[in-house]
Amino acid sequence: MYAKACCVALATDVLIRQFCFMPVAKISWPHAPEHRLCVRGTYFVTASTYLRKQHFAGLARLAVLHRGLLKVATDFGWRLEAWAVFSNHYHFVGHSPAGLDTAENLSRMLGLLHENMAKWANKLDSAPARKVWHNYRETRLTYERSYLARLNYVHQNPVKHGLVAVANQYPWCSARWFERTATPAQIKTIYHFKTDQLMVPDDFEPSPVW
Ligand code: NI
Repeated sequence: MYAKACCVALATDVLIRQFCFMPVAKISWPHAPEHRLCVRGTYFVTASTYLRKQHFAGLARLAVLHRGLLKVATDFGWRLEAWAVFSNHYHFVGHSPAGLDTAENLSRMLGLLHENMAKWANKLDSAPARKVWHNYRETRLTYERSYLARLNYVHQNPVKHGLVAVANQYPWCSARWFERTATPAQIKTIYHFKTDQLMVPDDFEPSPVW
């Protein structure tokens, strides 16, 4: 079955080349996460800047990165359900394009976002050759509880990082939008999901300037 014959993608950097092997092949490169995007579905994605540097601190830069993420997602057919954007990393939960059998355009989507954002930030800082982005990691969410817990995790991420007391006070995440568009029952369900058991690498310490 195609969905079980997973392909392996090798990542060398933000601009990622993907190679599919069938049947399963497993090759790991140091410091480069494997990307398994052969299956259409719902993914939890985290991306960080190189060396966790605060390239997107401050309102103007966060606004551009936030807008850029939502725009590429729309352009590539990804439907984001939760997102949180910070000075040195971002997370989102998104559904891969409904019309495609795989989620493999995620690499092109984030490659384009990172390339454009890096050029922009480097121009502002007069640092043309600077490496801005590190890489991204994705997890396919196959269990409803895992999916719902990560939705809450992402909505609440600005609180976890100590930037606000209540998530909807942070403009560069989805909490405010979610509270406006979801039903009270949906909000209650999602916000009550415990997230403390989730194993999410997220010790990024983003800038308090937002
Ligand atoms: Ni985070």
